Amino acid sequence: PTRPRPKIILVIGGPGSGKGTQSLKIAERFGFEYISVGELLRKRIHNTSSNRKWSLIAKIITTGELAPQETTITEIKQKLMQMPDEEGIVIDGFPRDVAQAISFDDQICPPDLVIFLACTSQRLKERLLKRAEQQGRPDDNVKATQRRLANFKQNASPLIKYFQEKGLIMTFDADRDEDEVFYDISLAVSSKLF
Ligand code: UP5
Ligand code: MG
Repeated sequence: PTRPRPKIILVIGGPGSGKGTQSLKIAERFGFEYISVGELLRKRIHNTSSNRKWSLIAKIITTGELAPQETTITEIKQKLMQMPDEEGIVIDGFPRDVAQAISFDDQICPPDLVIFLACTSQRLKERLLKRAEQQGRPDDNVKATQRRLANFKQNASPLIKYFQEKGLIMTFDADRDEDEVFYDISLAVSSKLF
């Protein structure tokens, strides 16, 4: 018998809301594959020897703006095609706006669940500042962080509304300790997808 297609969970939220942290926990708990779209783009930039398209994308991301939608979708598609037959996939950090959500629905498939990590701007800034001191991602500087936050604020409400109308989104208070947040998420995933 043919296996059903893998369940798809999208994890969205502001920069520093814990998308990576929570997505990895979900993947581990439920045995799902994990894709970070930001990481996918950063790796591609790192591994592509200087060409115009990817140097431009590197610049865009370093300033905290969004990479072109078609490029992002193509990268996600490629990644999904390389994946083994999985029970489920957690996609961290995508989509960023309604247009991307629609393209994903049309070109890949509608998701089964969208997790929105709601966090105050104050918390987001604190976390990113802390991480910048420890690791230093190229876009963790003050200016790019402001752009990332501003872009998120501009796109968030229509994006959330889009998924609300489809009855797909669940919102979690992500200001709390990461284990508390995950406790709620794991209950929700269990009841919604299993
Ligand atoms: N932390 C996490 N949870 C915590 C908690 N509950 N309490 C206390 N601390 C907590 O967490 C951030 C930091 O906070 C960490 O130090 C963590 O330990 C701590 P993390 O889990 O990394 O949060 P996350 O939401 O993943 O933050 P991130 O900075 O990765 O979010 P961004 O959305 O900025 O980054 P992303 O990698 O998704 O995208 C980067 C860029 O790629 C975008 O700005 C854009 O330019 C580009 N991009 C696109 O163009 N299109 C896409 O579709 C995706 C990305
Ligand atoms: Mg992340």
